[in-house]
Amino acid sequence: NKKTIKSALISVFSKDGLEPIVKELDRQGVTIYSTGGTEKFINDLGVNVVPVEDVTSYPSILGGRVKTLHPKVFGGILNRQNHDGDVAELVEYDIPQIDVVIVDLYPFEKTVASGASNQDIIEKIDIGGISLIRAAAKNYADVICVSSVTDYAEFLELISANNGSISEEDRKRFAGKAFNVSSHYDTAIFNYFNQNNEETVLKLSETNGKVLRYGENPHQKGFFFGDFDELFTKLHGKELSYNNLLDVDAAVNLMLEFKNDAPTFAILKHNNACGLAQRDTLHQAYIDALAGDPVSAFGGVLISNTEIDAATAEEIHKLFCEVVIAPSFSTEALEILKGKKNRILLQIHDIDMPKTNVRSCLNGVLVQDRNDVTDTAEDLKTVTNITPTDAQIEDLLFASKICKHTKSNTIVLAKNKQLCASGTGQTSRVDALQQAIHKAGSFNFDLNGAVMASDAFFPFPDCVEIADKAGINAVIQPGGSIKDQLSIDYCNENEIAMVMTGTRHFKH
Ligand code: 93A
Repeated sequence: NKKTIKSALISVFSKDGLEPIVKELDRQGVTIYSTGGTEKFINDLGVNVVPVEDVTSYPSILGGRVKTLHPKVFGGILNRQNHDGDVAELVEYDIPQIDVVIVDLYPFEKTVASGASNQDIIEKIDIGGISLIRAAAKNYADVICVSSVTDYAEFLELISANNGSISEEDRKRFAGKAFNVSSHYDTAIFNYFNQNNEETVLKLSETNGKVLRYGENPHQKGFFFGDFDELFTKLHGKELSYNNLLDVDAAVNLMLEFKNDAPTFAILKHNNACGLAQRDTLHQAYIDALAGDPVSAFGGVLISNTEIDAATAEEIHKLFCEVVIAPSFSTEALEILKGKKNRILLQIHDIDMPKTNVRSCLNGVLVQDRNDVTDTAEDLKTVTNITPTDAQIEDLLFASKICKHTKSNTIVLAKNKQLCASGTGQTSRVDALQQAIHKAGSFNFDLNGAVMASDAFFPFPDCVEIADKAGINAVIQPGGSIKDQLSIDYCNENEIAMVMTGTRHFKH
């Protein structure tokens, strides 16, 4: 569906880069319509140009605020050439067909950035130009819209190569660029008017955000933007809160690490696992997860990697918990768990989580790839004289998976596929280890034969020394400290096995 250009409307603020386009259009015999300053520029090039006032029979008024805003101009752009009624109306009202629209908008952002007065800034809100762009882009079936100086070169190439004949595909592509320009332009204007951010939260919620009861605390507003129903079927319970959603996010990402493993159950509080165990039955996995920290489990978010059966549900029912997540629930289990009106039951669908993570930072957002590295036995490099046993390797990898999903600095202690305790979100690694040891002790864990996972390297040998005194005899860590050897030496002297993964798992 190629169209040959016969007429063009050019209205540009900056005349830079326009000359070759005007000359090529002129060479092809294209009729050029134009506004005041642009018309003078084209005239000065010695090229014939029709003032837009000759089309509208109307002068530019209000100091230029109204130049192109006229039915004869917009009729010329918006008419459908394959529409008999439109074509007849062009004749009836003496409207010229316009095939190309080239616009360079008033430089609104530049004017704001220059520190100009409010009045000068307001004058730089382009009304006619943005309307020309939107009209031409809407009617890409018949019109090509060039909305930015950055597209001049490509446009020139298109018309020179094909003698003014342009495909619908190209016209649509340029329309896409045009709406990018117009949306960016209006966003800049919105930002100028919304310097106190009064409108932002409101605007967000009005569009596609789900209004939450409140944010992290009752005095904060909160919204969720996302397709919750794509990930879950909600089977029961109250509305999820802002904090519930954060815990659910942490729980889901953690349990994905154990997706294809033996029955695994995890209990999370404040986005960290406080209990996690892998067993032959889910019932036992739950009991051993809860044993990790029955105090923290109160009001927690629970997740399993396999169907929740009646026996497990009976146990869960004894606990006050906010959310239970599982790939499925047996009919009986569902009945039992529904016994508490507010308890939220979520069936998680078998789909991938997004590959990108976003969070707010300063006056913008931080974006990064999802941490999709899971340490495997092949990644491990034994750096000590003692090699870990197969059972220890299983525990080391198990602990490393939990570590990856726990706030830094973290140390995770595990034994026989059970989380003994972790230190979470501490400002030093030693604090994290001491917290973990203390916690394990308070819940009667015997750490003899337990393993230790660290989310990042040990800058000093103090951690392995403290761990050794607590009975730990295998360690997994990324390595990479200039003082790695000090930790390795200590392990060798004290019969501890250490493996390095080469991959750090910070979670801030
Ligand atoms: O003040 S406007 O919003 N009113 C209009 O009707 C209008 N038509 C085109 N500004 C308008 N324009 C803008 O004028 C174009 O977007 C372009 O930036 C500028 C070109 O003016 P001139 O050709 O007089 O230099």
